[in-house]
Amino acid sequence: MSDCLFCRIVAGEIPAEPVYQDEDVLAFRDINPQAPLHVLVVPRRHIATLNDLTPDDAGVVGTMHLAAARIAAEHGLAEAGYRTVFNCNEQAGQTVFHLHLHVLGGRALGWPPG
Ligand code: IU
Repeated sequence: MSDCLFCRIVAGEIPAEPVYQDEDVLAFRDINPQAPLHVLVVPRRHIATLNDLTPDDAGVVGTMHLAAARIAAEHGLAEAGYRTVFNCNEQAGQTVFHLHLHVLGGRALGWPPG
């Protein structure tokens, strides 16, 4: 989708700071970090929201979580802890409609989220 921001990042049309990539996913630093580590893991293929997943997407969603754990470990956060978040639609605060897994860590994170 040429009008999707994260599709354009995946395509290399918009710069981002990558931290991990494989054939199915790309992970890059959030432009407005909410924690010392704030990375977004996105599928290369356009999927708008969690509601749009099909059983065929189970593999890529698993890969997204494996990437998150790997990134956290590479940043020394495996033991201290970190958080992964999918926001889905308006009331959860989703603003970019290309599925993305937030990976946040490096500080104590409050709960429940606002
Ligand atoms: P959300 O779950 O849809 O609210 O998260 C979208 C994220 O995308 C948010 O944390 C933004 O800071 C981030 N982002 C980005 O990294 N680069 C951009 O060019 C834009 C948003 I626009």
